This record gives sequence, structure tokens and C-alpha cells, in this order.
Amino acid sequence: TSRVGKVIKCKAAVLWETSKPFSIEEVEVAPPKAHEVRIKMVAAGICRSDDHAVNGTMYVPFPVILGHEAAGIVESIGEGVTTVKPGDKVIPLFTPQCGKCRVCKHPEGNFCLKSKLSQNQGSLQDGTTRFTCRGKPVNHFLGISTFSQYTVVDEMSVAKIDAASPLEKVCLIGCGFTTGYGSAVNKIQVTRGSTCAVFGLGGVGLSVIIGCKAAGASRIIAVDINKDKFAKAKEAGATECINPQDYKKPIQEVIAEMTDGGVDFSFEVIGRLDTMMAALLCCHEACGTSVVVGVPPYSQNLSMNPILLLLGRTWKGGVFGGYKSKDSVPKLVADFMAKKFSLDTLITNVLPFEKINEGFDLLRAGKSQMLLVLFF
Ligand code: COD
Ligand code: ZN
Ligand code: ZN
Repeated sequence: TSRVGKVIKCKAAVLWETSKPFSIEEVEVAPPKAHEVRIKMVAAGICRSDDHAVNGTMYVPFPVILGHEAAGIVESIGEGVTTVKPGDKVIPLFTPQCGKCRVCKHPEGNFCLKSKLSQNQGSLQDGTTRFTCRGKPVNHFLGISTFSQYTVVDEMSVAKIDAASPLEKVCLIGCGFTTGYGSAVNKIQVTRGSTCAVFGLGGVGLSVIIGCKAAGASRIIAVDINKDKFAKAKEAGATECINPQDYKKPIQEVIAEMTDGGVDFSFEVIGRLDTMMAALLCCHEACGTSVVVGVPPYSQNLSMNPILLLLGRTWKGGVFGGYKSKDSVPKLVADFMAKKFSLDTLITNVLPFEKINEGFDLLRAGKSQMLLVLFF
């Protein structure tokens, strides 16, 4: 029997309050309104930002269904939807691409003004929610809420992908992989034969390394205070791995000595102010570029001497690898299908959806470099 146009009852991981475990609940998912899409989730990754929403580092209204890195299949569409149809494989987009705002019309900008990242009000674009649980409305997260067997998203927040793609892998293209990889190959273009330094070897940092390698960098220096992360970094393409705690000198000086005055490209993929400054300083003062990928602590500032830029350095940042989401996600999936990169090194744990709390425990213990929750 068709569920089209009807409320669906299914399981979702509801977070009722800050810093509590998720509770697997039966929720009601309303049908999609005009320009909306209801998706059956197949696989969802756990990203660090989900944990930031749990522990309050990132503001979200409660109760909420988190999750923003996933892949699924369109169950039904609302009136006026033209870019996806029922049965299509899709990736939900935590940064939408409305196609109409100033940023979407800019040739390079990608942080669409319709994004919910800057104004986490917990609704879809029309200001209302599609989830209820125990009679109460439940908030959306970044417009996509993927920790639910079914979710509703705006059409601008979903991309159709290759029908043959393995959803349990390409779900990582929804956030972590793309954020890192795109920082190296799209936000800036790492050049063939160049020298790179990557600070932070979580899943996003590893994805930066994969991007640097794909771009033909000849040296990729991986930096982390946890040496257990080095094996995966080498697997991803790092040529050298260093631990700042092994040196008396500041790590930027160590790297400058290793690289004749500094690297061509550096990436901060941790989200700390001190490492953002170290990454800036370790790129060459006249011809280096440094990219901020990690999300800094809420409302903290860096103070810096502008001379650091005056001599010629470039300092950049970007979300989602600088990619315009709806245009680029299908292309990234096509590149994956054409074997331009592999996602296997990034997937360290696979769990059934019901074990989501175990997944977050692994993430918090730093045991996983990237993690996957499977739905069934
Ligand atoms: N020096 C060197 N390494 C360090 C230091 C330090 N002082 N402190 C921590 N580290 C290492 C840790 O040992 C760890 O290996 C690594 O840094 C950080 O890894 P994770 O696993 O915490 O982080 P990731 O790879 O999951 O990345 C998350 C980011 C930190 C990059 C996070 O800010 C993020 O998800 N950014 C994406 C930006 C974005 O677009 N966000 C919006 C939606 S997610
Ligand atoms: Zn994320
Ligand atoms: Zn837009």
C-alpha cells in the first residue's frame, strides 16, 4: 500500500535535551509539502558537528533529530518538485543551493543564504516542522535531519545521484569527505609537485590528504598529537607524519625548516585557534596559502599581525569544500564511481542505526577516524 500523501510512522533517534543520549523513538513524518521531498534513509555517517549539537558547542533547539551526512532513496515528492522523483538515489545537502540568492549566483560562493547553519531555527524553509514524537513537534537539523528512517527536506537541500552508487559509502560525500577533499581540490587548487601540511587527522583531515594526493602534491606532511592516527594518514597519502609534542620548537618552525621556508599549502582540520595560527605560519610567507577547514570554538577570536599577510600569504576558509552543493554532489559521486578516489580508508566502523549511542561513544573516545551508521 502506498504511503504517498500519508503520515509515515518510523524510528528516529530523538535528542530531547542537551548532552543526553539519543532515544530511539517512534516518530510521525508528515508528507512533503510543495517543493519538498520525503526520503527513506539508507545510510548515515556521524560527523563531529552532530556531537557539537549534542554538547551545546553548536546551538540547536530541542527536541531535535540530528544527522547531516547521509544517502537515501526518494519516497515521495511534493507539488512542483522537478529535480528528483520517487525511487531516485539521493544525498541530502546540509548547505542548500537555492540557485537564486547572491551567493548561489556568484561564480565561486557556495554558502547559500538559505543555509540553516548560520540561523539554526530547527525548521524547513517554510518555518514549520514535519516531525512529531509523543504528540510534540520535533525540530529539524540543518534542514535535513538524517538520523531518522524517513525525513523531509526542501528540494534545494537534496541532490540526485547515480542509481548504481553504493549508498553505504557515498553517504560520506554528504559532509566529511567533501569538506576535506574539496578544500584541497576545489576551494583552493593544490598544484602538482607542491608541498602540503595537514593539521588534524580525523576523517576530514584524511579527506584533505586524499585531495592533496589526487592533485599531485609531492610532499604531504600530516600533523597530529595522536600518533595512532599516522597509519591511516599514510594509507591516505601522507608522505611524512609529525607530532608537535616530539619537538621543543613550535611546529611551524619545524615545518618551515623541513620545507625550505614553508609549505605551499596548509590546512587546519582541527578547529583550534592555536593550530589555525600554526597552520598559517607554516605556509611560505610570500607564496603560501593556508585554509581554515575546522570550525573554531564559538565566539573566540585570533589576533594577528597583518604583516603575516602583507608579504604575500593567502588565508582562506570554506564550508563543504567550497562546492555548490546541488551541482557538485552528483559530480563527486560520478568521480567516485569512476574510481578517482576511494572512500574505504575512511570507513572505520559500521553499526546498525539502533546503536547510534555506541557510535557517538566511539567518536568521543577518538577511536574512529570516520564512522558510519547503517539503517535497515
Ligand atoms: N595539534 C595537532 N592535532 C590535534 C590537536 C593539536 N593541538 N588537537 C587535536 N588534534 C587532532 C586530534 O588528535 C584528531 O586526530 C584531529 O585533530 C581532529 O580530528 P576529529 O576526528 O576531531 O575531527 P574531524 O576530522 O572529524 O573533523 C572535524 C573538524 C574538526 C574539521 C570539524 O570542525 C568539522 O567537521 N569541520 C567541517 C566544517 C564544516 O563544514 N562543518 C559544517 C558541517 S559539519
Ligand atoms: Zn559534518
Ligand atoms: Zn542560494
